[in-house]
Amino acid sequence: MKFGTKVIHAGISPDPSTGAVMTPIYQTSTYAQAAPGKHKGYEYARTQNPTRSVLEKNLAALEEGHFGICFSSGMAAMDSIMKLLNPGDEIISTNDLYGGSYRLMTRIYEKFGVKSHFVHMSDIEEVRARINSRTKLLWIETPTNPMLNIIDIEKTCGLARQHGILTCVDNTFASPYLQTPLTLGADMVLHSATKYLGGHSDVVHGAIVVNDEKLAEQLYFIQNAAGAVPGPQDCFLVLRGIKTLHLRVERACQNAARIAQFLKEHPKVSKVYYPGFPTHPGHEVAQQQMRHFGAMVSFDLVEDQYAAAEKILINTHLFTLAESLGGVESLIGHPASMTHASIPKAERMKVGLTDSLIRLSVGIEDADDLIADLEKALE
Ligand code: P1T
Repeated sequence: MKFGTKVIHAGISPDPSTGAVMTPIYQTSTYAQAAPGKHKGYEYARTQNPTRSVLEKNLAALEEGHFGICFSSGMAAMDSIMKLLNPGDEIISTNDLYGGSYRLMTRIYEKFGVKSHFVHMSDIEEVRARINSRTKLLWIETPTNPMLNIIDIEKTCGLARQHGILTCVDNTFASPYLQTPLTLGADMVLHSATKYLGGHSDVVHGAIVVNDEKLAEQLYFIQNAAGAVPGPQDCFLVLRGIKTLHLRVERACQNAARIAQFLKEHPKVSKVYYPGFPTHPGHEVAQQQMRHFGAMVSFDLVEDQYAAAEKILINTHLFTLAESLGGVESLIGHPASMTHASIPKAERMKVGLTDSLIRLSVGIEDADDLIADLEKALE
């Protein structure tokens, strides 16, 4: 099945009890048993829910994996992966990543004895130099949030495999339409389904997809034992969003390419971070591992002060100033004070995340209107 068919059909068939074409929202916490332990595969809704099961199967198919495991948010999904580790274990992560992921590693898991090292993962030698006998997990985010760096998934996961280290690729910025990390050798792929998968900024949800049955069993165990599960209505909304994933992402990527070019030519803009430019250091790798270059664009200003950025942030009308990304509507954000505020300034300055950096999540509106909106705000 091709991607555009999978989004609508993979794992989804009319509801067996009624024939309902759309997967019903099974709004129940428990299920009747004929005798103790004699049931239809569903006992208690933290453990199993039919709406969730359909979404898990669909997501597994989209990511070219065998097992999908859903969570109440992207962070809950990541937290479940962290629970695979033991005190004394170490993580190597990209040094440019979602602020919440950095916060979970440093502020929560360091106190349980799990140490994280943050390196410039686009350079595989930096990863190699950090590996030691305690390294148990490689945390890859590509394209990175918010600097849009590209990490070579196949090479990096290959290196990890040689050392018996688990790998997880946070595929939130790309979506499975653009990139499928399991086919490039990753052990786990993670999503904040809040973003492109849901696609309409109306749900918070997370997911992991894996191929290995043992790893899936461990993650299902954690999902049930720790209980960060999504409700059935949220699963329904993600299932509904996924049906148009390919169309939305296709259009958003086209818009982003035009907006990146417009910004590049603007005299007030000093730098545009967008992997679609041939001059981007990760362009060739992106071309190999992604279908298109994504719909996220970050840029910095000639006048590199927060005040200059604020003027733009509060003067767009179609781009809404808000956290998050991946919805049909375009958003504008200020990573330093919003999504990445939990990263110490010295750390974020190392990767170019300045106080004047602006991040765009380009939506599926008409590109001419979006460009006109930015043009006016830049004036
Ligand atoms: O928000 P939640 O569903 O818990 O997902 C967290 C998350 C994980 N990974 C990446 C790459 C993310 O970008 C996020 C959430 N990011 C934002 C809210 C944001 O605006 O960047």
